[in-house]
Amino acid sequence: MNKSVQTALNNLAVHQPLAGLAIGTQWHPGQGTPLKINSPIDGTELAQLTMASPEQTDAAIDAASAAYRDWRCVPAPVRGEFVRQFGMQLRAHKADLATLVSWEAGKITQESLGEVQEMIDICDFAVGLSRQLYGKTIASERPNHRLAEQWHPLGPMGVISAFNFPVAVWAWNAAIAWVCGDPVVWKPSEKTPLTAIACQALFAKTLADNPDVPPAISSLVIGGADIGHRLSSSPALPLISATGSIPMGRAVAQTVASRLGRSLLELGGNNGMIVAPSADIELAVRAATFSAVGTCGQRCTSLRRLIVHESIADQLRDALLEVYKRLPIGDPTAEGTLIGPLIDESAGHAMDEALSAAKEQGGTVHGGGRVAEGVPSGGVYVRPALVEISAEAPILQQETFAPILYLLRYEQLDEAIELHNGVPQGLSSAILTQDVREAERFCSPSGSDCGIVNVNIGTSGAEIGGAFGGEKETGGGRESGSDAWKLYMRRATNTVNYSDELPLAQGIRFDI
Ligand code: UN1
Repeated sequence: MNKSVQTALNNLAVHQPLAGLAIGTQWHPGQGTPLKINSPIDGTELAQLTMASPEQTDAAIDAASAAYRDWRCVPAPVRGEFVRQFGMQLRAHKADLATLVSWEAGKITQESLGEVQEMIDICDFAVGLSRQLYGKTIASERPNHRLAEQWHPLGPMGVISAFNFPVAVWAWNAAIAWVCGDPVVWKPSEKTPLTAIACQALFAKTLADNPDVPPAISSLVIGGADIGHRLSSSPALPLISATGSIPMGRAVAQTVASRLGRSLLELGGNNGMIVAPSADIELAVRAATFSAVGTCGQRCTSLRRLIVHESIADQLRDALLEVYKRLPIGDPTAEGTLIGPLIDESAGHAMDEALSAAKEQGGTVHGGGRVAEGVPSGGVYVRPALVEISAEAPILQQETFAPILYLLRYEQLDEAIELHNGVPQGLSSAILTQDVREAERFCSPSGSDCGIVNVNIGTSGAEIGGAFGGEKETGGGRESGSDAWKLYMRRATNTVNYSDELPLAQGIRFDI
């Protein structure tokens, strides 16, 4: 096994041989299909394991249901204390976990560290939240009645996560779910099981100091779509949080809806940035570059469409091309690299396909193509592409998980906003302008139709304090900060009569 990976696994006290199933602190060899884990950095095999079977998934769900019966009665601030300690484990093992993220997902070290930091941040947020699960007291229309809301734990939940944020998205869900009193059964991407196993190992470490916490508040099932379906279709899981492609989310949503469960979907984005004539061009170049090529274009918040005022379009294009020329592409664990590999060959193929479609649709493609020199062999390294294209091109409607940035031109702000919103997805958006009226218009009801609306920053890199998610085909879910926690709880409306009369609401008389 790769030395850095082995050292990180040892430091994280990962149980070996690697198991496809963990129920709390118990690791079980999977009884499903075998899985080989190859690094996107150089294609080398990192590990092998056998995935969990559907029956094993049921066992994890049963254990989560049993754990829920105890966990829901633990006071929320005590649950928060557990999350605080989990956050301390993350702090102590930040570098090790980041190493695994880089080797398994191909992220540059800076971004891997940032991803683990997001986990730490959400733990801190959840600890505070554990003392702030506020319900409202409402004025009752009846004398001597108290009308109030309580928030209770919802039940065990399923988390289905994607390869591109292999640990942070689980943490957004798990930290909030735990303080809300919900156990979590996690199915990570089959492309990134090692990082998931490492998270479960850190959970187990935290548990060792907390003998009163029911271990099955966290379980891990490594598996493919069949396991995701098992989670989605289980009536024992009132909430399914799923991050990934639109087709995956559609399947999950239909399955969960058919049993009248609740789903929290965070699906594809097709994010746009409007650059207005007054924009600070240097800032625009930096913001667009980080959002378009960071994580090799594999964030759901990655910038895909740059909608530039015609008066500055050539200038911005030239400035971007200049920067693109000197972006260091290569081994993501090496100091100074800014662009690591795509996740796998099929991602490279999807990028090639999108670029040929763009050309066929009249686009002018700058960059793109594979990089062979100065990069580890065995990985899929690509040059980011900038594509000048007309606003009508059908390719603009689709999200390709690769560093392709389409450049469109506009004349009037109304037209730019219409172009911006004219796609099926609605996750993240940005405007670069120094004109307060344009900025406020973009943030207004007649502005961006996305869940995330930014001014003078890029589309990616949201903080955990806000609610994260988007509209339209992005799925409508919100996770992480703000009041996203409410989805993880059930609301009970209480009416308490402390009189010896029985007045009816709406003034109804019903004398017996
Ligand atoms: C994702 O790509 O699924 O806002 C999540 C961002 C990160 C999270 C991205 N904080 O880019």
